[in-house]
This record gives sequence, structure tokens and C-alpha cells, in this order.
Amino acid sequence: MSDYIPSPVEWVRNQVELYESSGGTQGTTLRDTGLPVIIVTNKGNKTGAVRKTPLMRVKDGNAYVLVGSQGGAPKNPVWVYNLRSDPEVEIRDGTDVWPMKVREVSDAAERARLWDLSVAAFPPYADYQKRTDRVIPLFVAEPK
Ligand code: F42
Repeated sequence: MSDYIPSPVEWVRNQVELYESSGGTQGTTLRDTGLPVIIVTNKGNKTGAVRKTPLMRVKDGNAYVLVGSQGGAPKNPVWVYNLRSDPEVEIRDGTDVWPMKVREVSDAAERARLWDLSVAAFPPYADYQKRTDRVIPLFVAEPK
């Protein structure tokens, strides 16, 4: 198995540590918002190392929508490139852990539906999209 490299961002790294060390019973929301977070385990596209990325939980049946918002920053988060290069991930949702495969959403109608679902789950996504010229990438993670 490849080595795990924790996020260089302290609050993100701490959330992953608490979430995983508690077996998915603590650190499962975004700060004090009460809104649920999942942990996506993915592989670095250059290092091949294991990366763990907390994201907001957006569910569509038994699939998850992964939103590359990065707070409306001008550039895509690096994990977007990791998923494009290796779609095999593991998703932890609380105490449940699932092997999943991701695909990027390109169809306009599907994107519109999943974007609305994402904003319903986490309303700030709408402001994040207004802040940036890039189209925020969406992925769907489906059970294998
Ligand atoms: N980010 C979102 O985009 N959407 C969300 O819904 C979201 C929710 C969320 C909830 C809780 C929380 O704690 C964090 C949340 N985040 C959310 C932030 C998210 O977890 C990521 O931290 C953020 O999106 C930035 O992702 P990133 O992949 O750009 O991470 C940076 C900070 C990072 O780890 N950079 C590494 C570094 O060393 O600078 C590189 C990591 C990497 O994957 N490297 C690649 C490799 O091969 O290992 C190669 C890198 C290259 O050069 O191509």
C-alpha cells in the first residue's frame, strides 16, 4: 500500500485525523455548521501517495456528488486532477466506508440537477460559483 500524506492545511488535516481516529463518530461536520462531511480517500496523481480529502456530503440515492468548490478559489483543488487520473476512491460517511468509482459530470442536464442538489445540501456553493470564472467541477461517486 502507498504511503499516506496528510493535507498540508492544518484544519483539514485535523478534521481527517479526528474523523478517522474516532471511526467516524467525531469531527463529521463542517466546523459548527452541523452540516455533514465525508472523507474521500484518493491517490495523488504525481506521488501515487494516499490523500484524504474531506468534502461536504451531497447524496444522490446511494451515490455521492463531489463538488470541487475550494471556497470559490480561482483554481481547481488538486484532488480534482487526482480523481481525473485515478477514479478509484474510498468514501467514508460517518461509520460507513465504501469502495467507489468516480466519474466527472459533463452532461448539461445531469450537471444542472446535481448542482441544485449540491446547493440544497450546502447553500454556500452558490456563492462560491459566483466568486470564480471557472465552472466548479462535479463528480459522481458510485458504488462498485
Ligand atoms: N473542498 C472542496 O473543494 N469542496 C468541499 O465541499 C469541501 C468541504 C470540506 C469540508 C471539511 C473540510 O475539512 C474541508 C473541506 N474542503 C472542501 C477542503 C478540501 O478537503 C481540500 O482541502 C481542498 O479542496 C483543497 O484540496 P487540494 O487537493 O488542493 O489540497 C491541497 C491543500 C493539498 O493537499 N495540496 C497538496 C500539497 O502538498 O500542496 C498536494 C496534494 C496532492 O494531491 N498532490 C498530488 C500528488 O501526486 O500527491 C500532485 C500534486 C500536483 O502537483 O499535481
